[in-house]
Amino acid sequence: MSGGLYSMQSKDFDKTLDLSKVKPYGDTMNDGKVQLSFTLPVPTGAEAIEAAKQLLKQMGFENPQVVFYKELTPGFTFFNCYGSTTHTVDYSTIYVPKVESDVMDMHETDQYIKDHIGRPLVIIGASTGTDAHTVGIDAIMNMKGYAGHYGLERYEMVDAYNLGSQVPNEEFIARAIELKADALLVSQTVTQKDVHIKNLVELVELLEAEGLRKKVILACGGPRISHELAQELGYDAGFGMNTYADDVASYIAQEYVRRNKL
Ligand code: B12
Repeated sequence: MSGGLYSMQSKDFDKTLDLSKVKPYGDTMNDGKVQLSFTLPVPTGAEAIEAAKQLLKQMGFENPQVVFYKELTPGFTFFNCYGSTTHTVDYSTIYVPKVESDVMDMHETDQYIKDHIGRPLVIIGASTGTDAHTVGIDAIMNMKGYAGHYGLERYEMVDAYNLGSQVPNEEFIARAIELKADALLVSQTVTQKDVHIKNLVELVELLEAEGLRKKVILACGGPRISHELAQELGYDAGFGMNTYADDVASYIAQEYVRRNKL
């Protein structure tokens, strides 16, 4: 259906949307509506609701509303709130460094490796240091894949080794040497007290000490990892939320070809 009402609305959107002053969209363009939730360490009651509203005003929200509240435990109240933010962002000037490669699916990447490299790439991955979270690295590497995207173990032209979690950096490097890895994948989920930074940097330093850093493609990933952070820490690439094996495999294959001028 080519609805007249819908196209009228989108024309209105276009007229009022200014990308140099973007605000959240709730019901209408530029209404600034935000939903947020938090807990205050105060007893449930009218004073607690007033405290939540005052806090919202100080955060820059107009028309603050508490739409739900509940005592979590005596002395603590949880809130769901709405408000209209008075702040805007200039979307037109935003630049975010990203991994530069064409994302291919598994079949295309396998074919690309066959055509340009002619042998399977060896990729090892682990959740390193004290990090016990395996779901992220499994999503990238497991045969069965994640959210409809096959993992690296499924690729015909990738020899994938998933070493699991809590792998010390020294052991990770020893396995990389033993397996003659082309690429190393590090997963980091816990970021409390910047433990991920220390651990990621330690791996780079150990690789450098072994004279291996330049010989491998080094990538890290996790829910709080960005490409920018990864590069700052000495990695070739960083991948965050909603990454699939397709993204990583495409990147590694293309980067390998770039480096080796194949
Ligand atoms: C499941 C879980 C656990 C399980 C882990 C089981 C397992 N086998 O993995 C258990 C119960 C063991 C656990 C333990 C802990 N957990 Co926990 N856990 C979670 C939880 C609920 C889900 C994480 C998850 O599986 N996400 C799903 C995967 C698919 O997403 P992902 O990891 O982001 O991966 C994707 C991308 O990031 C990316 N990616 C990830 N890695 C890599 C690597 C590469 C190379 C690439 C390319 C991409 C990539 O691709 C993936 C797919 O898109 C989160 C909360 C949450 N809802 O997120 C907390 C959470 C991560 N845990 C947390 C904490 C604090 C802990 C503990 C420290 C708790 C404690 N005090 O004991 C311990 C950690 C102990 C340790 N030594 O690490 C915090 C971390 C806070 C922080 N910022 O540091 C969270 C956020 C909970 C919270 N809100 O406080 N946890």
